[in-house]
Amino acid sequence: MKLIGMLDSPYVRRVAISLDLLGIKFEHEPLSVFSTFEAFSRINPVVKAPTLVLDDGCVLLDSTLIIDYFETLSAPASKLLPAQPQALAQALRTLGLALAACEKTVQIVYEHNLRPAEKLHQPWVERVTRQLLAACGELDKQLAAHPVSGERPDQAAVTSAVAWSFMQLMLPDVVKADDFPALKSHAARLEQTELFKRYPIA
Ligand SMILES: N[C@@H](CCC(=O)N[C@@H](CS)C(=O)NCC(=O)O)C(=O)O
Repeated sequence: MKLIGMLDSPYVRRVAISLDLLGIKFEHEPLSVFSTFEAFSRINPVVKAPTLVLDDGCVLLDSTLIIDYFETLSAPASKLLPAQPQALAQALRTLGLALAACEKTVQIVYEHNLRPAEKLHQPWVERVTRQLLAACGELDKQLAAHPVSGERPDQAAVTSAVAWSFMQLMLPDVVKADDFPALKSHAARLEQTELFKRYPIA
C-alpha cells in the first residue's frame, strides 16, 4: 500500500499519522502535486494529495475518505473516533473546524502563490481570511472546552494539531499563535511525540 503526497499537506500528514496509529503499514511516496504533476498524474490522473494506492491497485483519494476506510476496518479498541454519540458529535465538530481551517489556509496560499499578483482578488482573500480566523477561534474554544488527554491521540486531536502546524508554517502572520492558546499548546504537545516526529511537516 502506498501513500502519495508530501507531508507539508495537512491532508497527507493526517492520513500518515492516522494509519500509523491504526497500525497500518504503508510506503510513503512524497510526490508534489505541483513540481511532480506528471509523475503524480500517472498514479492518479486527478492529482490530489493524498492519494492512497491499495495493495489490489484501487486508488483512493480525499483524506477523510481514506481514513474512514481504515477506521471502518479497525477493531473497536483501535478506532480513532469515539462510538458514543455525544462524544462522536464533539469529535466531528472539532474535525470539521480543523478541516475548514486547512481548506481556508490552502485557498489563501493558492491565491497568493498561483495567481499573478495583479489578478489577486482582495475581497476573496478578506472573506477567506475571516472564515479562517473564525474556524481557529471556534477550534480554540472547542479544545479549551474538550481538552484531549491520554497517551493515544484520537482523530480530532491529530487533525487539530496537524492543521495548526500547517497554518503556522504557511500563514503565521495571519493566524497569530498567541491568539489561539489552547490550539497552540495542544499542537505543541503532539508535535513533541515520537508519532508526530516520524512524519515531519518540513
Ligand atoms: N478534501 C481533500 C483536500 C485535499 C487537497 O486539497 N490537497 C491539496 C494539497 S494540500 C491538493 O491536492 N492540491 C492540488 C489541487 O487541488 O489541485 C482531502 O481531505 O484530502
